[in-house]
Amino acid sequence: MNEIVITKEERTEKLQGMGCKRKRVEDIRFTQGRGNYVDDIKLPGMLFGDFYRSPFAHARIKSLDVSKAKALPGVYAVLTAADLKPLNLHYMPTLAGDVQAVLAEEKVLFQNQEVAFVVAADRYIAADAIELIEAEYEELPVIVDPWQSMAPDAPLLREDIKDKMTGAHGPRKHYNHIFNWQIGDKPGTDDVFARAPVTTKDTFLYHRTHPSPLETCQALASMDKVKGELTLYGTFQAPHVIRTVVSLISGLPEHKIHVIAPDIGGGFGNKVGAYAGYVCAVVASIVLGRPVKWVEDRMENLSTTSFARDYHMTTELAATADGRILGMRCHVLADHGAFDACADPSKWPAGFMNICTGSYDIPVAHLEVDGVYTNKASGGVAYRCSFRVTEAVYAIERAIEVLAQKLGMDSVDLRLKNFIRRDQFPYKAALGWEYDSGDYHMAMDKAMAAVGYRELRAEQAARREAFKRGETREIMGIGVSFFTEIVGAGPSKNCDILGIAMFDSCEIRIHPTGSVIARMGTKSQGQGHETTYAQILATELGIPADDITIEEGNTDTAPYGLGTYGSRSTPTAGAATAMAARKIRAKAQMIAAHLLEVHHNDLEWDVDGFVVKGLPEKRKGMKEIAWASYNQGIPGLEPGLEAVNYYDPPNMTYPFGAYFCVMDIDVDTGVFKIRRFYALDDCGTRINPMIIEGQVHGGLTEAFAVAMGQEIRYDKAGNVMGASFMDFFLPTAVETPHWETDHTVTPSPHHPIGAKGVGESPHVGGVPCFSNAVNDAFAFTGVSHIDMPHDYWRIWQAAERLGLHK
Ligand code: PCD
Repeated sequence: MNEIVITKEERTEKLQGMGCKRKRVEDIRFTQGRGNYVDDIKLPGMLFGDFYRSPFAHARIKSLDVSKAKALPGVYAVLTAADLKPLNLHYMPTLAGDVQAVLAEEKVLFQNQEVAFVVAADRYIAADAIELIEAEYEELPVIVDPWQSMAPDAPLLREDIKDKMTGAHGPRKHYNHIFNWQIGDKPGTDDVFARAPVTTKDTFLYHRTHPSPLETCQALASMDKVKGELTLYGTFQAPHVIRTVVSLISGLPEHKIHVIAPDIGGGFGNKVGAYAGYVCAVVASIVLGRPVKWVEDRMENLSTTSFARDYHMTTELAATADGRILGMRCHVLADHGAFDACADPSKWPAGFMNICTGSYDIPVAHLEVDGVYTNKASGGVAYRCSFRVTEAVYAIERAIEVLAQKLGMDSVDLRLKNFIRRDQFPYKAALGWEYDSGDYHMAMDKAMAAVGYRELRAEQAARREAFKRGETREIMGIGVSFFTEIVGAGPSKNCDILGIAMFDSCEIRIHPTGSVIARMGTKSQGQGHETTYAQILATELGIPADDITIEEGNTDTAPYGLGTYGSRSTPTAGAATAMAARKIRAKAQMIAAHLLEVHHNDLEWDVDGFVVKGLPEKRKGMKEIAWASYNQGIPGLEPGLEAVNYYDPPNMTYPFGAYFCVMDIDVDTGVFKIRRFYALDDCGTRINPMIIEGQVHGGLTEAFAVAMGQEIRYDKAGNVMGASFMDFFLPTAVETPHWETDHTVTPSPHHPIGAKGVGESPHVGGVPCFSNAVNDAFAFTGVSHIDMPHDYWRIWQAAERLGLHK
């Protein structure tokens, strides 16, 4: 009873529940080098696997001789397509309904494609053996430009499916075509465009890039032939899905497969899919009966495991002369590389690209996407963006700027005029989604005031005059973006992966002494789940967060879940956590009623226990209740205090934000300086404001990278030009600007704690903001659009093209 002597506020504070800046518990081990990553796991008798890869982007394999490699001492096996074919494993299914070569059979389709898998006593022997593999190739014509893919005389890429004119998403128009996907009202939209007073049309390229987590993709497979059980450690963002996929393709029963994702050093979407390395490690372990580890190097990561973006988006807006948007039309040419291995929920071949009407009340719209094959690596992952939302937001936020320029209107005024109003929520958008909640005007007003938007425009006007008079060689750009994200896939009615509905889960066990272990179907890769889920539980259960262990990533112990990507953990497993805790609280109330000898309806919740209504001194704390649940028979109740919840969200959550960037560009060198970057995010109820701030910093840094330089480029022969950190821009503290963060709070009406996801928002809002700043700086020349990435060299080229160097 001594709990009662401290105040309600003190007791609340002690819990470290929702809303508090609890320090990250995982950092205790991470900052001491005590994390446990896949490469830290060493099993007795463990061997190492490594790939021999294609030097060419498109070539016929005329011969492949692995005999010298096999003969090297220390080499245990060399697998080729010929070995996998009898097992029917030379191709594997992709999440997008295509198949992908595990090891190339007759042809290679992109540079660095996997051709043979060497298994040796250590990495170094494996590397030496790879040097001994002899292959002859006949080079074939290469397609790197997706606009050339469907030319009548284009080289045929996928011989394996050349006669299959229907793909997973309907008919194919050409042998290099993957799918055509359309949504919206085409005749209605065409009609609006035919009659609209003002229209705009531009093709925006959202270039190919890569998530490039610091830890590359890795796996360690260990087959116990006696038990017939496979243990697979790996860098998996979705361990349960990997277990199901391994079971389906290997034929091993699912209960005999143990998938364990230990600590992960960043995922960013790269670790959602299944890769050839996983399959080969598993096969090699089954064949050899020894554990086999596969660890990608940096070049392999950047050039072979899934890329992101590569969308060519022809975007049109129709409007009245005074800036009321009447309709939107968008066509996307999607470059999927050699295989369609896009990681999207099954029904959505272009992810949630149909959120492209953005934050605006656009009455009618039509979206069409064509996916095509090229001689590039496959993938198409949601690199810090919930399934193509960054592409969608880039399209609309660039188009808004172009329209404003054409109308001679301030682009913020154009946004304010067309925003979905607060009273319109829940808002049904023209392309199908129902936005749960938002207050866009409030967010934009707060952001404008914070940056002094009107003053910045006045300064820019004065500086432009000075530039024209030749007094300065610097031009100033003001980047604006306002985004609406769609995160938390997903309601089972909308989203599944390989037929498995995208729910998520939480299981809670309260031990007799009142400490807790809880497990979720999600998997942190650095987001801080061990810290934040415990905060949800602390508030819901009245047990201090420090008394709660959070565990994820072991499929034997965690309830089935679909994993962590698409900022879905908070909207799905976060909701399951609150719901499971509420089941426990309901049982705890019955126990407290028994202990206090009152009817349970006479009790009310009070921070960390139950009190008799009107008699606050009569109380039972959660610790006491936990003990009682194990120590005495309570009539009508099972012993123990445990619960599990599988949560199928009724809708996605729709976080939003207003971002501003002020940039100065030296036209003679192309060097830009980010003077200011302000980000206002609204993710509904905030669980841990410090973690959110960290998420925003990380997401903005990746947005800065992508917009201002990061790119996976190919030359005409299909050679990858961005496959190392020498060529691929990964900003360090030196280049990264200072971030100012801010927020508003508009809870999600359907989420049990009102929270929306936030992990990807800063990326989605950040990329268009940077690009808009560059484009805005040059807008006075009359140019409507300059493509990303805006590195110094390309900015200099733009200045040259626009005649600013004369
Ligand atoms: N939160 C809070 N509050 C709210 C929300 C949220 O607090 N309202 C927090 C939580 O709890 C966590 C975080 O925050 O912790 C996040 O969350 P979310 O949003 O839910 O998300 P998630 O699911 O968890 O996660 C995911 C994301 C993604 S997707 C990505 S890309 C990225 C991000 O996350 N990744 C990463 N972030 C990060 N971080 C780190 N560190 N790392 C990593 O990797 Mo994808 O799709 O995969 O592409």
